[in-house]
Amino acid sequence: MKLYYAETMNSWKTCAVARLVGPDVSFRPINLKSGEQRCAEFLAINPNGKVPVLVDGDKTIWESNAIMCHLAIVAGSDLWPRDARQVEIVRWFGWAADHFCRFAGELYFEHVIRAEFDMGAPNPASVAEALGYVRHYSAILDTHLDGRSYLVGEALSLADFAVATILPWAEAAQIPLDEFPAVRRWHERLMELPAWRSPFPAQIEDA
Ligand SMILES: N[C@@H](CCC(=O)N[C@@H](CS)C(=O)NCC(=O)O)C(=O)O
Repeated sequence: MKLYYAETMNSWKTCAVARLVGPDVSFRPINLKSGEQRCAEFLAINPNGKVPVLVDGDKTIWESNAIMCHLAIVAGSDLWPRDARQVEIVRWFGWAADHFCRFAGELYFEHVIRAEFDMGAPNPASVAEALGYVRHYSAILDTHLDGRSYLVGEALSLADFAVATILPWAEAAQIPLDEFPAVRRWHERLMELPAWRSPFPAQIEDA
């Protein structure tokens, strides 16, 4: 299998799962700064021009949550349990994409990506709006995590990774984690996992 990635939030969770469950994956960095994601060769595997993408034999899978599921299924990992907990996990996938990571991702864009890609200063109106939503959804997450170690049941699952994938940038993106102690504790617990803390391989081409 080959995982095309960049050192950004949606690749974080897929690279971490690849490292954690250990199927045979080679990592291929894509240089977003030079626009490699828009070259014809890359568009042929993902017409959206975005990372991550996983190629496994004749299967090409884009969308980070689908990639995590595929990696876990191939490895037979309980991160994607074979029972009704899948419904709960899919619920958190949707919640992360449409609510929490959507707005936390806007803070990440304003405070991290703009600087990295020379796109000018953060837009104060966008930051203020995103921050309001991030506080709203962080409060919901904090209530859910109060007294729990993980999002679904008693065990780590792909739901945790889907929602937490923005939090390694919490400080840089000015996500107010200190206001949400259960979220902070959960994020810190995940960061104790070496594969989660350091998901990206050295930038070595193994194409
Ligand atoms: N819904 C997609 C989002 C992928 C995405 O937005 N990737 C960003 C990096 S985190 C990207 O490739 N951006 C490059 C671009 O849009 O040109 C997923 O979860 O995989």
